[in-house]
Amino acid sequence: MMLLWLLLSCFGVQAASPARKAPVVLLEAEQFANLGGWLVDQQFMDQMGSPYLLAHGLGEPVRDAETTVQFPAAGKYQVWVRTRDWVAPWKAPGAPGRFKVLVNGKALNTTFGTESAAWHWQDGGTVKVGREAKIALHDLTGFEGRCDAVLFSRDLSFTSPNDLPALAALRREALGLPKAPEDGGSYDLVVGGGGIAGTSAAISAARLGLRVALLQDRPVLGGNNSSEVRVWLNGGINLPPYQQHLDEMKQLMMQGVGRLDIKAAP
Ligand SMILES: [Ca+2]
Repeated sequence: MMLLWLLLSCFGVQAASPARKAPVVLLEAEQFANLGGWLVDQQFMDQMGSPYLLAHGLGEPVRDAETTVQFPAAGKYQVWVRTRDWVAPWKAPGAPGRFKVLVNGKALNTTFGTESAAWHWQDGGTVKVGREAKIALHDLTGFEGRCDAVLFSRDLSFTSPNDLPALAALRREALGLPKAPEDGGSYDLVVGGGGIAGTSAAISAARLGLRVALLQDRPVLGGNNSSEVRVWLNGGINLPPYQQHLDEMKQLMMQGVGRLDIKAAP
């Protein structure tokens, strides 16, 4: 048996944790305990720095995303929410991606997703909390509201950076992440991208006896053939000499992160 390790969403969700060194509590939207009807979208993280939650409701507001946050101390906090107005690049009116942030069931005054074409921290005003608070994202439109993160600062004059390198440094510090990526081990071959080509290459290399890591930044494998895009493979599939090839692909697509034992080539 040859080994194929599938490393899914390797830049993805971090466990909820209050700030360690930074004077802030940074809550990544994708780490909410209950995503409700919001979806995690990772496809622009190379441009804006992180996965975010998307309210894809086809015009019907999606269910609230909810989580509970621990604070280092009770008191007043300045709130910043990282979002954007996704129709602003075309100067289209109406800001369709509007949403509210609820703290212990009460909406902050600001309506988010209404300013700026670029990802930015929108001012949410101040809020008083105890050592624990329930936070919710409340979609208003069902038209692709976007929330990357919610930041709480005891220092009411704190301004969260929009500059990506400075923001990345703040994320690492606030989330307790290492400055360098963790060592993922040694492999004979590392394949970047889990579309059909990448997944097939990884399986083929494993069949030939290599120890392979397959990296994918989406929650599923398959690219256009995945459940996200649904342009299914048809025609001459599962033919000799590898009559189980697509069955193995399906197994990979279903199991997510982990290890798949691939039978070596005969
Ligand atoms: Ca995020």
